Amino acid sequence: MRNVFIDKKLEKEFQENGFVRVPFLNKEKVDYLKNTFFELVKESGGINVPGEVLGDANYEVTYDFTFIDKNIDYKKKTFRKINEVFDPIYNDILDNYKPIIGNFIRKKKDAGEVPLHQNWAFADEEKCSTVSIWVPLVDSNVDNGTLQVVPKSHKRFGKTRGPIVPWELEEIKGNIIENHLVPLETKAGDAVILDDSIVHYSAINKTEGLRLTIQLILIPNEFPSIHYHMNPSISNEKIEVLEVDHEFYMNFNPWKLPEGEKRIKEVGFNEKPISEKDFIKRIKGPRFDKYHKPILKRAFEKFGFS
Ligand SMILES: O=C(O)CCC(=O)C(=O)O
Ligand SMILES: [Fe+2]
Repeated sequence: MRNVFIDKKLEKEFQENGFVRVPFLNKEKVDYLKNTFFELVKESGGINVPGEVLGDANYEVTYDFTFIDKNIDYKKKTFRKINEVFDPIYNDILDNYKPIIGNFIRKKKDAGEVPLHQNWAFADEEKCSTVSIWVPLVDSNVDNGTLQVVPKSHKRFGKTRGPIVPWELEEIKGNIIENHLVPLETKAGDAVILDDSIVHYSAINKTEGLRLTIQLILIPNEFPSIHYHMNPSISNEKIEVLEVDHEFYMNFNPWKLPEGEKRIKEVGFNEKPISEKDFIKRIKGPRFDKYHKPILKRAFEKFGFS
């Protein structure tokens, strides 16, 4: 397995829990990016889709989310502006990662629930981890709908995640929201760096105040980005693995089937909905990738002291 972090302690913590927290932006940069959002959002073309793109046809998107904006130019500018500020900072933390998608996420009062989900897979997760750097530009807490995660749920579920691929946790979403989430209250400018495969969620903003966050998604420099595409009218037991790039994500539109992307291979799909009991069991069980705990730790665990 390839490293995510330069620092060994952060690496260990990330591999154990599926996320870490680090200081990221100073106040000046937070203010600059907040202003940048209000400047850029004037160009927003509005949201492209009903919730379908996020996997649920009955769900209505009630937050501003750059990725599904109709204006491609606005998406590109947002990506550039975020990355300009983030680049020198993550290069000192992450071990040789490149950015592919940059988002602002804004929730208005009494709205903005982000359903329980895992982010799509953006590279081969058997061989590496892709990350989202999540940085609120205002203090984020339970009242204004901060990010909530299921610790240690990374690399356990939905190995081939994509917009149309059925989700094995779909039927127990409510139970997970009720019983397994941990809210990450976060000061403006601090970052949560998430494994994109961790199960996460955020509730509505119950306050009058602004709830504005940045998400920058990165993959290892030497890996191609991939996109798992299912076409249910052909088969719901097969997934095409497409090689894609930053441009693909900028132009992504849920109504447009991928075309012209390089098809690497096809993989079988046979995941079925699981129960809450199995959810708990799987979290404690092995990961789907090739990560191995240091041998000594495994031995200790086996013999009962850890
Ligand atoms: O900011 C949020 O509420 C959601 C963020 C999220 O889903 C992500 O960063 O992957
Ligand atoms: Fe997410």
